[in-house]
Amino acid sequence: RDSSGEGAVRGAALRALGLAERAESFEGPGLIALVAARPETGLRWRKELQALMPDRIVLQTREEALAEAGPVPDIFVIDADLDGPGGGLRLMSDLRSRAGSRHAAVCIVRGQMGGEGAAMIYDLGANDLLPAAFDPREARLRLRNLLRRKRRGDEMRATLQNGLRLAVVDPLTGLYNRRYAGAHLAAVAERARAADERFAVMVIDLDRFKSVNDRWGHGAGDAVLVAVARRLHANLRPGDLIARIGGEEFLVALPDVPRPEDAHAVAERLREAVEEEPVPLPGGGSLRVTISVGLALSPDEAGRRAEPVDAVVQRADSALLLAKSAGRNQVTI
Ligand code: GH3
Ligand code: MG
Ligand code: MG
Ligand code: MG
Repeated sequence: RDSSGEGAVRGAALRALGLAERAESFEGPGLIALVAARPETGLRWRKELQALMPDRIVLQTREEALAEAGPVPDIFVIDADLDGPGGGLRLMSDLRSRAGSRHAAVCIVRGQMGGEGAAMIYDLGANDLLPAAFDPREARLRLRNLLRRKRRGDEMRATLQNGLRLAVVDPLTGLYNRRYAGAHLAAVAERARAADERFAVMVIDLDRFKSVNDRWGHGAGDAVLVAVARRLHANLRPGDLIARIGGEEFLVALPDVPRPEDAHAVAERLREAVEEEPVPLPGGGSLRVTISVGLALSPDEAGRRAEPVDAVVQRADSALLLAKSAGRNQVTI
């Protein structure tokens, strides 16, 4: 008979009786990878740990553990005696240095040698430690505890990340907001100064946008904002900054601009991308919209360098006013 199927049935029956605690089983999603030095060791571990979560305990080699193919396990149980340089401890530190597995729990099974001290293994980042001849029941309890803590950690990270996202992202367009733009821009200026590079700032404003709202309604206005945001974003590179800094105002920063005309070309491309095609409206029909772009370079074309980043944004703002008074739908420096 298939023993893991049997385990699943038994687990379900015990859960129905409210006896899951006694079986040291774990409720909810989870995956455990066992990385043993020898296949027979891995098979024995799996047999002994199986009651914890049948069907969700997999055997992996060092290479499979590092391949990040498929879902990342919540726990890696690693043999300290693993083949290869550094043994299992090296695998643990490799897993810790990867974004995908950084937060996985690691339980080290101390090898036959047992040479490494427990304190050292914990210092290297292990969450728990088992002797080579572990008691299966105790091991299941320890791993269940690790799974619970791992899940709480995941939940806290998700909450934190969501909070961070809400603090820096504009909900309408999904672009960064003004608060984030200020901090990012300061970092761009700092880095450019240190690397002796030129950076560019653009302030972009929709032309006659009030009349869009007045004539087509606020819903149409919002749809236009979303469409323009997409077009601007799609015409920039990953390292560029784009943020919505006001109702119908955007800020762009290009971190490394070898020649001033490169920034001009990007600004012109953005202007064209917006003008090119009418924006479809939610109630049907479409609308042609344009933007004006104020551009500032730092150092500027006179070579001035020691200038606070706010002054660069102010120059872009003044350039924007010029573009507006010169007839809109244009780039001005
Ligand atoms: P100009 O070419 O001089 O920039 O003209 P304008 O009409 O775009 O400029 P103005 O500053 O007079 O108007 C900006 C308008 O943007 C006012 C408001 O109706 C609209 N607006 C600001 N924020 C939002 C928003 O979140 N959603 C919508 N639908 N409209 C917004
Ligand atoms: Mg405006
Ligand atoms: Mg305006
Ligand atoms: Mg406007």
